[in-house]
Amino acid sequence: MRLILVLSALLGLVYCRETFVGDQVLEVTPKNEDQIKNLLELEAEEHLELDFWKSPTTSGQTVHVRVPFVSLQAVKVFLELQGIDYSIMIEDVQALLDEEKEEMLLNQRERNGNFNFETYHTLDEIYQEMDHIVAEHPGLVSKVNIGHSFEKRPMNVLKFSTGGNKPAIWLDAGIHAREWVTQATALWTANKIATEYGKDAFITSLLDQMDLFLLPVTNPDGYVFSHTTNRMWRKTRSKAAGRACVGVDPNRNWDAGFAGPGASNKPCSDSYHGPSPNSEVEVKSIVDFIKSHGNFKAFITIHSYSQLLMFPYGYKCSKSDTFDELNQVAQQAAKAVESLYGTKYRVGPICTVIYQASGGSIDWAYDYGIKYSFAFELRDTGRYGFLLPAKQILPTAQETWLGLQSIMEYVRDHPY
Ligand code: BPX
Ligand code: ZN
Repeated sequence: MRLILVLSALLGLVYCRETFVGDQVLEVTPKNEDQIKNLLELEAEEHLELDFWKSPTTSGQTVHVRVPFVSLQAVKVFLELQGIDYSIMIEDVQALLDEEKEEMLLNQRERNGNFNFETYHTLDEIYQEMDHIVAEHPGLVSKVNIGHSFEKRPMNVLKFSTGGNKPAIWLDAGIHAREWVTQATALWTANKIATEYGKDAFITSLLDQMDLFLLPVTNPDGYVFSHTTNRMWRKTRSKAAGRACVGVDPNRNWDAGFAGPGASNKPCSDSYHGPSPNSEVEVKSIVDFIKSHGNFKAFITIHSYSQLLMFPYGYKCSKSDTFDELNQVAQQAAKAVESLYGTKYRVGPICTVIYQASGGSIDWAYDYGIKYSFAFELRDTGRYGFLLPAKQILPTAQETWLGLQSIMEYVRDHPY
């Protein structure tokens, strides 16, 4: 057993691939102010290289943290000494990654000529399938290139339109590389809309009144890196002279309370806001596109995990002017999600529901004037976290569609 651990770790090193052999994800539940303070201090210990999947907050919600094998002993001793309750959420991270890889190898090949939406795919496969959807539905779907990533990969948006320039809805997924169920859900959604226009009453009526723009892979460089090298990669892959680490958190890089609370000024942090608003070309490309289009009525972004449906604000904790309306729309959408498989979502402003987070995309969209701005956090609540088994892609996409439909129906019927 020990030998296998060592060998697979060595193999990873030879291929310059990060391994997570023996890493665990712990669920930590602080009981009081003191313990919350201890966890915040633990988060600041950079040498432990902890990866907080769910960060400690001053309100003391449960914390999920991936602990590298070499830090496990130290962290567990620390928690036990402080009397902080924890349990093991994922026993061996690498074991899950190995299963995921195996599943992909088995299933990524086309089944009877059809793309398999129920497994995870590489960027190339996703881009091919997007082209295929466009080719099959030329009168409805087109590919719009809105720019290129830092490493020069195209940023491709699928435009669903029955003609003319109608008021539009923006939908993006995968701004954080490792949130794989989001890119998969976006692609399933694209296929659903393309194949059911003219059959499904809601899709037909929506596209008769509005255009829909869908960006399934907002952070293509990060997504590729999460396949080739480090499954836990979150940020972009931008490099800057004199900067110690690669990448910026693209959901802290928007011009909305930029560099405020809930973003890090440390380049090696997973929530590093970057040198300036829109410094990330992926963010800038979307901002320029939205501005030049000029007629977006809704902006919806899809993240994972935690099962949340959120609306502004994240950079501040005061209520927005439209709190009541957005709350009502989101509550209704969460009910729609739950109706299919009983998946429960929590609803509210970003700051109340998770934590204060500045420089996020929906805050920018909202302050720019796009009133209906929402962020989904898809399944699950922590059993697998970012490593959601491929078996759950389809049910996740199906239930999410009901939530999206509920929001889009409201937007369609409330022009402004
Ligand atoms: C989502 C939208 C706007 C502001 C914050 C969020 C939460 C999101 C983030 O920190 O950017 C959480 C996540 O999707 O990245 C998941 N996570 O880190 O566990
Ligand atoms: Zn995210």
